[in-house]
Amino acid sequence: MTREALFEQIQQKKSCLCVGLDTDLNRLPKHLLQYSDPIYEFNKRIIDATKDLCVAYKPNIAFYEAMGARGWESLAKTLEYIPETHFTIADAKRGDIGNTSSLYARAFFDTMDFDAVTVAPYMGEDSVKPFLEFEGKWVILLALTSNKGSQNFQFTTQEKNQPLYEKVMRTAMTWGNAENLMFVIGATHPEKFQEIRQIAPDNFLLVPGIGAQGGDLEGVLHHGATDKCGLLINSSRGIIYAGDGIGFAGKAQLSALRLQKVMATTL
Ligand code: OMP
Repeated sequence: MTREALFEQIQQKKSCLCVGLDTDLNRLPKHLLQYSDPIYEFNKRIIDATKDLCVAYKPNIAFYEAMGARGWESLAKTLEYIPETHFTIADAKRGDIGNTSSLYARAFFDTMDFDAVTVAPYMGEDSVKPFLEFEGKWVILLALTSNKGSQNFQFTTQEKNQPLYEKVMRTAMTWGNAENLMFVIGATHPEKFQEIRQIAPDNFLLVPGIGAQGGDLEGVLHHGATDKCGLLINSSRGIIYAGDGIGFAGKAQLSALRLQKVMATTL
């Protein structure tokens, strides 16, 4: 999907919401366990309930990989079920030496047809570039993450006093551009968005960390949005586990609607 097409979706729906499909068999409503593929049944209902309120879905691959071959099958079926209009992100946090990264890229872009994959920058240029070689596909590079551990390395200062996350962003912007490269910036660092927009004025940012991790939605929208929106704001547990019984999909919808309404005030 192109940046323009993504922006059009955002404008139409007045939403930059990404629903995280972090689907855990142990947290599914009991009545779904009678199906042969409960994970897929759950995702289907979540997608039906939220597709008019969001522009992207982000299955976190760990939740599927942990189930073995069955999990990969649930993932493939889920991807197939997501409407063409929606941007799809394989949250796999991959990155390895060049020839290995090429195969990771093939797995998510060729074998499966995701629009984007999350990539870890630590191994550098040859580990990221193979993902950028796929026409119409996106790298979402970890820059300033939402978790507590982001303090360990990402703020360490480099030459000219720039923190590591800034170096990651500036360097990666010489490898890709605003049409194929996004950055992960956690919603738990709302005070950083103004500065981050000076580094990357045009790139989309994938922003996880609202809801369960306590991030600041209004702050992110206020300081992070550009004239092309430039934000995909993710919520996983806050939406998909908003309810836990028969009515779980309706609860998920309400939770997505609550976020969309806030987004609509800015978009
Ligand atoms: P919730 O906290 O349940 O909304 O889930 C957040 C999702 O975003 C999980 O799938 C995380 O793996 C992912 N995530 C972060 O929470 N923090 C980050 O910095 C980066 C990601 C990500 O790359 O999506």
